[in-house]
Amino acid sequence: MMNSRPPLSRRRLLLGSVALPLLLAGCGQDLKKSEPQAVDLFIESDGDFLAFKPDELTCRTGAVVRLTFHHAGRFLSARHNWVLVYPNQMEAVDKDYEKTEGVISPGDSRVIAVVPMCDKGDTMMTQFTAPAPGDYPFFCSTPGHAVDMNGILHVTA
Ligand SMILES: [Cu+2]
Repeated sequence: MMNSRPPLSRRRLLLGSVALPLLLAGCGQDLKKSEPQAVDLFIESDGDFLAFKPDELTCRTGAVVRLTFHHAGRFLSARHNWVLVYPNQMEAVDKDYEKTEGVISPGDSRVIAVVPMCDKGDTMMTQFTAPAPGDYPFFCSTPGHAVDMNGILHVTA
C-alpha cells in the first residue's frame, strides 16, 4: 500500500513546480498594466486663422503624451507655438513672455509643456507626462494670439 502513492512531500513539490511559472506569468502581466500608457496627440493651427484645430484634447492622467504641433498657415508669416499650463495661469504666463516674443523660459513652474515657436509649415513635437485629472489650458504665446488661439486639455482619471 505505501508504495502505490508517492510520499506527500514529493506531491507537494510537483504542485509547487507547476504553480511557480503561473505565478511569475501573472506578475509579468501586472507589470505591463502598470507601465505608463503612451499617447500620440496631434494639433495644428486652423490654417491662417488664429485658432487651434482641434481646440480640445483628451488624455489619461499619468500617460506619456507625445504631442505634435503643425503650423498649417499658408499666407501669414506669424509664428505659432503650443504652451500647456496649470489652471488659471494662461493670462499671467502670456503677459510675462510678451518681452521675449512669446519664447518660454525653460523651468517655468507654471508651464507643463512647450512646443517651440514654429514658422509656417513647421511641425514640432513635445513629450510630457499627463498631470493629475483636470482641465488644463493651452495657448499660443506669440504676443496677441492667446486671446483667440487657446484650448483645453482634458486629463481624465
Ligand atoms: Cu499663434
